[in-house]
Amino acid sequence: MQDMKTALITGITGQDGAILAQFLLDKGYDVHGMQLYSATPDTQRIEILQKHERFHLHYGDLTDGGNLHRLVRDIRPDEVYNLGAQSHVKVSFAVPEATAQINALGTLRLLDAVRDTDARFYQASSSEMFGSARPPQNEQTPFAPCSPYASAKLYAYWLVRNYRDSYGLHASNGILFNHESPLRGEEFVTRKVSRCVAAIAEGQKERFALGNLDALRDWGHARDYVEGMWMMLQQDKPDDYVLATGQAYSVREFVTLAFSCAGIRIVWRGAGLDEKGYDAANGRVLVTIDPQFFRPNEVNALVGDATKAQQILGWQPKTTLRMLVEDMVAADRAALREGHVPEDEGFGFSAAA
Ligand code: NAP
Ligand code: G4F
Repeated sequence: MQDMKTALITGITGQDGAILAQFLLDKGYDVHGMQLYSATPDTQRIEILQKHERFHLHYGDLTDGGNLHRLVRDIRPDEVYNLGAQSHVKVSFAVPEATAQINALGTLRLLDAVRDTDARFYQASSSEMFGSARPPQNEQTPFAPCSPYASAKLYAYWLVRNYRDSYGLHASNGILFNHESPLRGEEFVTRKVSRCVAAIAEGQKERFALGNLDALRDWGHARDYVEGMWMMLQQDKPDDYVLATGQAYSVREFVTLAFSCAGIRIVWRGAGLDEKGYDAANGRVLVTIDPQFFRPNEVNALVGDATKAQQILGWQPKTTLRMLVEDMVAADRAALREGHVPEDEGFGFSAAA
């Protein structure tokens, strides 16, 4: 029988960390997760995993190099997945230095801890690095980052390539386009929309406000994307891969689809700050625009070309946008029926996100 592999995941309490951990446990891995210390920890996404005998949690922080060295020395992972990050683009304008400490220098610290081992390394690179580059974007597209988040991720991307070329590390960048799930953080637009639509459909909310409705994104399901991460580390040679669906939708189209999953037809009238989404059945206002949700700089269109991942990894997304949105709205409606109280408009991030 093949030896059981050991994986170390940073960002285990986040969306991708939790879904990847479940995926690796199902494959028979011993899974070690790095958890940030918090006086009020939010470990909801990994609650169910904590009962598993092959699941282990350790306190750690990407801003603490000594801690990362000790974790790698003690756990001796076969595979390291660096998913930990300050992952919110708008928040990165408010805390650019902290974002760089975690996303850029944090990756340097972890690469350095792994450098003299045989561990394979996955870096959570982002389509945000393409920024203002014209879509569709693939591995050959020149990067044009538009935020402190994207700039920090680009530094980490190049470090991964430097460590691969300089030290022979099996280190790969997954350049992932937006991927979502019912576990998505509540401050990201898809989850904000699915929660608000669920609350409106359950009669617990009247309307909500958004920022830029025109941005185009390529949204896939996170469970498809964690499989792609794992596939990259199973290759003989490390490399960099785009994972994307290739389909572009605007935020407005996402909202329209989410309402339709709840049986509500929305129609849009007006322009700019005066644009509103109305319930076609009775004319009540469901969505308004609030400039607090605009960003200092916007990435207008991210649409990926994942041909390389399809050809070399055999990776393909299995979930359509409709399936994803249905999954998210249904999960949020079920949570409300089980008694979770919806928060006020803005959902926990006031002017920040
Ligand atoms: P997420 O839900 O925001 O999770 C981020 C994780 O990083 C959380 O577990 C968070 O811990 C942890 N973290 C924050 N600061 C840290 C620090 N100083 N040291 C160690 N861990 C820290 O993000 P996600 O959506 O799962 O994304 C996973 C990774 O992929 C991120 O690096 C993100 O930038 C990147 N990415 C995501 C997408 C996407 O569409 N989801 C696309 C491309 C790239 P707490 O929970 O305690 O805050
Ligand atoms: O959901 P978002 O906040 O995601 P964004 O900025 O695309 O970043 C996500 O995907 C990246 C991959 O491309 C990851 F690297 C990153 O970590 C993160 O997971 O915003 C999507 C779009 C933006 O254009 C934003 O301006 O939605 C627009 N938007 C409109 N109203 C809003 C809102 N975004 C948020 N968060 N909140 C709003 O009310």
